[in-house]
Amino acid sequence: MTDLHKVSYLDIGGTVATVERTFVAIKPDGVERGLVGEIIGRFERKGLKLVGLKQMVVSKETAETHYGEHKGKPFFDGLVSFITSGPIVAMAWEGKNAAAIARNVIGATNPAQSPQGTIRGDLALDIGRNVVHGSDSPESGVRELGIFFKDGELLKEWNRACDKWITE
Ligand code: D4T
Repeated sequence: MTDLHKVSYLDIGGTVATVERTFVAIKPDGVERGLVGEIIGRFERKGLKLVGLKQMVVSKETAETHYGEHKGKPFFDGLVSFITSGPIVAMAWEGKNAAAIARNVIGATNPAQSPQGTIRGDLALDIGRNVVHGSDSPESGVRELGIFFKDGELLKEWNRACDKWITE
């Protein structure tokens, strides 16, 4: 098992728990708008653990792989061109139900349907400028972490003193 995989082992008071890892990216609009700190803070406050972080410019090839399921849709070319237009911040977040929790923190794809309190509900207006991406399932998390991070770029194991106050 590598550090890109969804399950790592966390020793909490002698109990070994399995925890999930998911991929989140702040898109070029979020970086341009100076929302990096605001967005990272929301995941931190939720209790998720940051186990990988890098700023990068995404290549066209990587963007097309990442958004492969949308190839052929009317918004595909615009989406690839947008995601490659400037730096993104790629992150790996770890925690119980990390993928589902991160999607809740992010909100609905269309900011108009995303409740206040979510990142997109609070900080975005347009589906094509929705500031952040999050893997839609644990399986997508594994796949997408593998696209954006190399083995060795994520923390292997990090037990925080506060973990026992966040996960039972
Ligand atoms: P991402 O992948 O960016 O987190 O978005 P979601 O997982 O929430 O939504 P998605 O895969 O359905 O869409 C990917 C990406 O395409 C943009 N998009 C989507 C768009 O510009 N127009 C559209 O009609 C749709 C459906 C927004 C997110």
